[in-house]
Amino acid sequence: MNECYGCNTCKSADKPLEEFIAGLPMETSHHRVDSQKTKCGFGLKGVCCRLCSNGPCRITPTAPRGICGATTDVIVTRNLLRAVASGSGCYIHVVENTVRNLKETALAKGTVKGENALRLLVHEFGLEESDDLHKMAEAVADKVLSDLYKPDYEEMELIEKLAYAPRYKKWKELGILPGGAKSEVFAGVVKCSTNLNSDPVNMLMTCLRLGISTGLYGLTLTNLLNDVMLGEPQIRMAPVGLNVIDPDYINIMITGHQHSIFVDLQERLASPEAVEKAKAAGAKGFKLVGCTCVGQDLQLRGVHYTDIFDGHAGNNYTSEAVLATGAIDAVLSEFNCTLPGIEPICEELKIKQICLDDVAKKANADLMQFSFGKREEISSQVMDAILASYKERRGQVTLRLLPEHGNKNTLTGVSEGSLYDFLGKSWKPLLDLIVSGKIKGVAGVVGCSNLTALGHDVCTVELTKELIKRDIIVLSAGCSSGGIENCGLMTPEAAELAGDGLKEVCKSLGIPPVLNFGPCLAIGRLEMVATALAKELNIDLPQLPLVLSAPQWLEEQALADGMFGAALGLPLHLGQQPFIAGSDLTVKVLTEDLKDITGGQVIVELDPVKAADKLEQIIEEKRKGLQI
Ligand code: XCC
Ligand code: SF4
Repeated sequence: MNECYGCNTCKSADKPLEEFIAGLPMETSHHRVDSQKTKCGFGLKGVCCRLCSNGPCRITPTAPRGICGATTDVIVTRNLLRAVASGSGCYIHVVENTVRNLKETALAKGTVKGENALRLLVHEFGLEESDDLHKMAEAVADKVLSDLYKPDYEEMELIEKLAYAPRYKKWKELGILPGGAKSEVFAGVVKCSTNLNSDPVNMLMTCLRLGISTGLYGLTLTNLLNDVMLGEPQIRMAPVGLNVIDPDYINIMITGHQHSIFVDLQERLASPEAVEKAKAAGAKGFKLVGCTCVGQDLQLRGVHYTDIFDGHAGNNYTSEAVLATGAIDAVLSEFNCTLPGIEPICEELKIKQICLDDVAKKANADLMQFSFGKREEISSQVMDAILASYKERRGQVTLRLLPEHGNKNTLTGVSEGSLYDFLGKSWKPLLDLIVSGKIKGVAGVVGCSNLTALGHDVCTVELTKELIKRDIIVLSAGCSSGGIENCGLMTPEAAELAGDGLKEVCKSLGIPPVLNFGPCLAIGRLEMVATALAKELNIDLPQLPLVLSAPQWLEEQALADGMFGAALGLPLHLGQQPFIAGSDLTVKVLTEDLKDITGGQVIVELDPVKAADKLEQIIEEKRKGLQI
């Protein structure tokens, strides 16, 4: 067998991982970056349209309009709106399943692990408090479901309760308060079809509308509903990286975004009966190995699942390496970002692929469609299939373990609630540090990982280092967290990399300079932190010395997230421009005019030092505005 597939892999911020992947005898995404390095210039600029049979039309200086007459601004914005609507649809699917699971849990009188989270929602929604947790959970679920299923011409009721009042007012003025979240996706898709809307600004406003429904429902609410079912995050230390994989167990890699689908399975796999079965097969038991955002979510709530969860191994573009260790016996996926590229690896290493949600069905996976009513049956089927896989493959497949990879002391479990508690049930200590200048500002480094913004996690990790050096505390959410944690920046020792002010704060509190809020869904938690800080200061969000960055945004979902940031009025840095360069108008609206629309601003900069300079400058300006 060829021992090394070829060392022409892309760079990673995680050097041991980069070396491991370069030495693998199989192909991964990291290998394919090279063969895809010549990018289509039309695609990059967003000026290719193939919406009708007259196309594909491509805009050039000598052909400034498509056959139908569509200008470059129309084509670019239409493409962008399509992407945002699709990304929004993904998150709305996640919150829909989550809230349905909550409702079914309530009806079945299932476990409510997060009573505080439930009471908070009941209070926020203005529902009646009672001693009956199931009754309250059902009422909460009904409220959310009723909003999700409203038509697009009927405003969602909870928006006003969930949003910060000055923002709600601004959105109302702008006429971008969303109707039912599912219908908004539909309306967005209609708007960008052939020979319909040709007003780029109108389409961009629809993007902002979708950003609001995506953010408040797909992100913020998904977290809170999950907290009710799965337990609230608690701050603790946890191991991260490939070292979490223990070959003595039957290991299941999980990928996706829908933590609530795993409730029953998690319990079953940890039961004495399951452990007995595993032992009979020669293993010590079953373990879940985290990957992508659902892994981050489990890590965040890991305190409730220490018996079954081994830890978070890595982000989307670490998943192939996790499988290549040979110590994973099955992949359980329920959503993106489950790369198609894992399929040949699973085939080669006899790894069972099981998919729990049809929307993410992989070609060689068995579909075991989750439904709450059939949860026990599904859990049994899943367990048996994984057990069979373990028996069939172990001993037949080479193990390539990396026991030193990652670290054992990453701080995790940070949420708007656990951070507030940690600070002594007050935001004042954090605000005092910001006012004193020991912490110059806050940066949310969020979103995905990709392989093109200088390499795997390179832009993310380098930018994070630059920010903390400038005394800007970093809060992270998404696959960016997976990269940052595996590179050690979430260990208390990373305080040494921070500027003097932030270093002192970290050392006195025993915390790292980067706080991990978990999955991309937790961008919603960052919004809650930002809102709490603004409320305390009695200012609107755009006045805060707070910036967002998605240095390595990847997917359409990330664009929908980005529109949430834009609607919130926050400065948003991107390492790479979305495919909009072909429209000066779209670029101008997002990078300049947005300041006068929502207060936000998109900044595109691939160089981490220059990006940090720009973000620092914005933070300085906001500080001046607040006279601190
Ligand atoms: Fe990660 Fe969330 Fe992005 Fe996918 S989309 S790459 S953050 S798993 Ni959220
Ligand atoms: Fe060309 Fe217009 Fe058809 Fe697009 S919609 S492919 S620009 S003719």
